[in-house]
Amino acid sequence: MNCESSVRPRRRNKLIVVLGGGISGYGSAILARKEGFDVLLSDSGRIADRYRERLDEWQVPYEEGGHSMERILAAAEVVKSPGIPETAPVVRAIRERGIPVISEIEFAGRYMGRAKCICITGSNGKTTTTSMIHRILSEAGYNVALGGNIGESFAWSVATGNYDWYVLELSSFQLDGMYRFRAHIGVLTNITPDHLDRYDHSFANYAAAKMRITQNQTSRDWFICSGDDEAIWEQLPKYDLRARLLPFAARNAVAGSEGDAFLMDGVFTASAGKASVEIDTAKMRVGGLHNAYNAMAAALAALAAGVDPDQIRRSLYAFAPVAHRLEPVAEKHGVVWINDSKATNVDSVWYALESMKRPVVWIAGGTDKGNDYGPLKAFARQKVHTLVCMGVDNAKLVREFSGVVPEVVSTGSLDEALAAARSAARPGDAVLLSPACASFDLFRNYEERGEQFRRWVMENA
Ligand code: UMA
Ligand code: ADP
Repeated sequence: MNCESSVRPRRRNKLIVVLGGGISGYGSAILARKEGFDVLLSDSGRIADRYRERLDEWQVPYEEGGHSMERILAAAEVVKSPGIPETAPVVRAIRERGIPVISEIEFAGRYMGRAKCICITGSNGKTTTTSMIHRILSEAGYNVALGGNIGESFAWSVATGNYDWYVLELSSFQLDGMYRFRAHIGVLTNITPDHLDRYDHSFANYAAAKMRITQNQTSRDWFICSGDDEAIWEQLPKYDLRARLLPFAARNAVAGSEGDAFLMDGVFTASAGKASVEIDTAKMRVGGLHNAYNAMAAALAALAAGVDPDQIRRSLYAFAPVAHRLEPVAEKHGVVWINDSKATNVDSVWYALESMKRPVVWIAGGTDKGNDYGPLKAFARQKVHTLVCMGVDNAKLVREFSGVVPEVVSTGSLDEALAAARSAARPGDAVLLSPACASFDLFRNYEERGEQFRRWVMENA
């Protein structure tokens, strides 16, 4: 692509500063350049070579290894990458000057033209539900991009593509900097405690961030949310919701005037307006109650987007687990090894244990985010015969589950943990890596933890 020729003539004498040169930041900076703004991308650390190359291609000025405050404070507006907290000194200084700070989503939303967007948020299930919706729309022949907290950034897709639909996974950090952006179809999977360190340790603040998914929605839009999630139902009356509500549930009776989905005996019918689709979850390749919830949300979103019900059914039945999310790695000597490395909080592990049909050797541990393990104890008592703790500090896990699970083993590395799991597992068992904790004590991130698990299982199990 000839980048220079696709840059609009300078039409505004306005400096946009992009803070952070990761996947979000470089996409925003390129979009700002394309739209004819003066741009500066500033990163306190190093910018990856692959991003630098693209910035050079688009002739975007950037700095790395520190923030030059004088230049930054000359900005008309700042696009802040989601990983940079409000408490970062550079953000505090910008706020003190009264310079508006927005997220990549708010910025890119201004330039998406007449395209429509389906936005998915929630504490768990975002990536799975987003991937389901994207698959359904792509297979139905829609001209659709996938982005946000998954894959390439939204800003990059807006700068380099010309899509009719965007399916965006949104983290609470991305929602935080959204003011005028509007989701044509908003999906809220659930709200359970996560990332509280970024919200003054207040669940109410975190829940309010998630509810921003509904802001600016009009009566032409749709809002899809769990009818079983108490935290969501506590929030709803506080908001003046204009969008058509499509609840989905398996426990509470829900009925939306515009449509809904309800799971009974493994089958659900989702309806939105006049369209409806019936799904037998036993025919899906992803199991567990949580994936039935995700599929209900995805089916409702696809119906709201006008996709043919037969196509929705075909795509949902063909959908395979996303890597690191209850992903069966191999069966060896009658033992199934399952990689659920992305389960970094208690709620996701609850659903992992809920879905287990075999006796379980459970591998958990890592960086504890102030977890309350109480909700896991009933399933642990019922299904787990050995808990292998894998972390630098296992004291809390050992204390919480001794007496709940017959065998609790403490280990300090992946090798040690998997060898202990192999010794404990009997034919017919499942070994489940579902940590309930972040990975940063022993690994770079959850992907590395999952990859090492997979490799060990293939070579040693
Ligand atoms: N940086 C500064 N100044 C600071 C602090 C950091 O310049 O004071 C720089 C760092 O040196 C680094 C850059 O900021 O180069 C990183 O920005 P970032 O952490 O926002 O990372 P990105 O690579 O841009 O990725 C972000 C999201 N990351 C986070 O929210 C932590 C990605 O979500 C998202 O896919 C991407 O934008 C595109 O929108 C990842 C994530 O972990 C997947 N999300 C969390 C989750 O899923 O739980 C919320
Ligand atoms: P997110 O993008 O919100 O982190 P993922 O789809 O990546 O969600 O799944 C993260 C973890 O949560 C995985 O362990 C997965 O098995 C589990 N999970 C997926 N969907 C749900 C859900 N609806 N409720 C609870 N846990 C879920």
